Amino acid sequence: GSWVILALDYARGNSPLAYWSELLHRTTGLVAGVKVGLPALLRAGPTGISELVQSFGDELYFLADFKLADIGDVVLEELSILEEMGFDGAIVHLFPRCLDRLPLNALDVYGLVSMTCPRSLVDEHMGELLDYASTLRLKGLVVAATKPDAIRRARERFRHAVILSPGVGVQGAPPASALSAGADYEIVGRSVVLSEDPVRELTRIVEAQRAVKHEG
Ligand code: BMP
Repeated sequence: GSWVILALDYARGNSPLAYWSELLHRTTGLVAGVKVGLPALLRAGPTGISELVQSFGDELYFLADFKLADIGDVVLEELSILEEMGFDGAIVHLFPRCLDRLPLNALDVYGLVSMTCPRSLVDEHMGELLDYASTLRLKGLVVAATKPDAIRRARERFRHAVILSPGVGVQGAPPASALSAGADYEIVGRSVVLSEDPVRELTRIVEAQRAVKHEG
């Protein structure tokens, strides 16, 4: 298996969509999912992103990371558009505390409760964000890989939530460290996407993950 969600924020060369598409072809089996955020949307446009989702959507989990933070009705509208585009899941901010219900449809929703920024106010309010998260039908939580104590805290409280952890690689968390602390997937961006040899870099990360998972 692989427990890597690849963040497609950056690309090498001047054709991001072609670069990401080739990268996903070359990394089959080494990636569990793909995270698309504002950089990719702004570079490739909604049509380009929809094409990418259509091309790889059968094999890969597509996560929309727009850290939605608007009033509840607008967030619900955004979620339904993302679902129409073919995304499997989406990340929302919890601090507005504007959502009182989530759609009953297929899109998985993840709430952000801890950020990799060392002085994040989100982390200062993690307890309150977890309380609020427990009132929503969330699929899971986003918790910084650079803060293993935060992962353990989220896991203790939410046994069945899917925990996604960004911060492995460039931001300093070692491969598989978030899994060891209780996360389900590690979100990795630049260390792979900007690497001279993305396959080698990804293989290194996945091997560390397999060791933690007692595979291979
Ligand atoms: P990188 O591995 O290049 O540092 O990328 C990390 C990814 O995780 C980015 O897409 C970023 O938006 C996301 N992320 C993060 O780094 N810290 C957070 O607290 C929340 C995030 O979503």
